[in-house]
Amino acid sequence: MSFAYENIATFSDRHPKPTYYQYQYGTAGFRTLGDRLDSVVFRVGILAALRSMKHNSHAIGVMITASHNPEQDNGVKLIDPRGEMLEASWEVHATTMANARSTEELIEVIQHIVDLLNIDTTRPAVVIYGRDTRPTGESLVAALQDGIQAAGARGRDAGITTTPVVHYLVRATNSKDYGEATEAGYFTKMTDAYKKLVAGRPKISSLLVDCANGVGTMAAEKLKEYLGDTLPIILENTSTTTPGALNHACGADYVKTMQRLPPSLNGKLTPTQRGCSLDGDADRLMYFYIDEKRQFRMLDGDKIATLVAAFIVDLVKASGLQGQIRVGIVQTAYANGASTKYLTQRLPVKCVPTGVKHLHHAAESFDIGVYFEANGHGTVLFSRNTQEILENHEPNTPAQQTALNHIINLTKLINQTVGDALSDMLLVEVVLAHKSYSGIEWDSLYTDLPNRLVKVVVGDRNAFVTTDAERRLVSPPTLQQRIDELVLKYDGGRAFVRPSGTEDVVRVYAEASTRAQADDLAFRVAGMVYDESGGDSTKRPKEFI
Ligand code: 16G
Ligand code: MG
Repeated sequence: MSFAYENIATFSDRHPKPTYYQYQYGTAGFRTLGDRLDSVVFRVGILAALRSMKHNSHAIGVMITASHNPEQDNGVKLIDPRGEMLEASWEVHATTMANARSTEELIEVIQHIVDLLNIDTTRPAVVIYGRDTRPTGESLVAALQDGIQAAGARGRDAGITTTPVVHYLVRATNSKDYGEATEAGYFTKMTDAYKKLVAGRPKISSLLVDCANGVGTMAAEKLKEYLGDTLPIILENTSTTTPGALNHACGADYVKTMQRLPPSLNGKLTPTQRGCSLDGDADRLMYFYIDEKRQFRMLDGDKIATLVAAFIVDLVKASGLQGQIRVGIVQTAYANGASTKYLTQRLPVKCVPTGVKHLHHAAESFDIGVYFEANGHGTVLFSRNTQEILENHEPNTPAQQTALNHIINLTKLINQTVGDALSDMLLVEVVLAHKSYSGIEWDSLYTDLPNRLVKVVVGDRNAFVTTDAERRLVSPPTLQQRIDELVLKYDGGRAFVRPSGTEDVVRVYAEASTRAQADDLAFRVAGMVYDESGGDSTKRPKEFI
């Protein structure tokens, strides 16, 4: 089928845009209540086809998910040919298309994009898509299929699957040497590498995996089969069909924000046993354990980054490649100050604004770039040059050969397209097995500074403008100066303010050497933000306690 505007118009009439909503392609694509997204997802189908045409008919991905959001929300994001997030310059095209008020306007917008970008619409186009377990997912997939069909593109349905699987499929479809472009190919590549990496190492008795009652359940069940007895995983929170269960009091986002064990795991996680939580689309991971004093201990994205980076640095040295391969770390302002201090003493560390695309991009500038957000989203990138060095390196000793093999297997174990909770989980288990670390030893690499995150509802979050990788405010004027003066009064204090990219709020992060001080600092900065936004002073404290 070819590209025909009449065809698009006919389909578009079946997916009218609701009058009242304005949509925006934000940090994680479009995200709102699932029943508001029909027209948006239909149009994303067309946009994905255009992007494929623009990129020599390479496959483009579309994932329908709202990640850790509540079940009634849904969302859609596009995936670029190398399995990465959509190039930023196309976000505006996505937004313009989504907001076209009528079929006629939509056609005009499409024609404009085609002209502006010089897209050859006679080229074939391929779109690979998947969705999570949300109830609105099925009808949104139907809308997407209409969009793909309207644009004359070929669709490939990956079914109900995780975000990282769709990213993998896109990359593997476009770069044949990345792996077999099937879900089986994804699991085989990852678990074969895992088995080689842990061969001969002591096994743990079990690892508890909180699947957030989401699509991670299906993926983890399959992974369990591929792993066999090489890693006994016990799956929890696997109720994918119970209404309201998705991400409810469980999952990676719950663990990170509440800094506590999901109640459903009480009594299930035994002291010294490790557990981890996936989020609703399985691209984030949080680890935890119960210590000897029966206290819950969280091991977040910063702890994962530290563990993994140190291991890779050791392997690079042990393989005789020191000096040829530079390992670096990318974090955001949310990284715990103690992790940044620990890492800076050992490696180059970059700080970038929040959002996977910023981290991913910055990590590409290293030979091996490890990036993680504190919230558990992250991966490791090996540059093309590094891959070549690894392939051509001739070790001088058997020990060097072993270390080299380990690095090569890591390049296969790790999903280099995007953060992948299951791949990251295996990566953590590999490092712990090699180091013979329990959660306690891993945790003791550095001690997290107590921290507090609060949100403040303000009149206009766009009034808060940041600089220096979101660590400082340039507007409203003088607020940063007042924050600086306040922070000085706290031992080990640090605080920053940034507008959220996903919610209509301003976020405040604070850390200090004691829990009470961190809470107090966060509370006071939030108060300043609230006052600055001209909020009703009678409501002031309730907004952020
Ligand atoms: C999105 C981002 C995540 C970021 C979060 C911050 C992607 C795929 N996801 O979920 O990286 O940490 O937004 O949310 O980029 P915030 O702007 O509301 O604080
Ligand atoms: Mg997610």
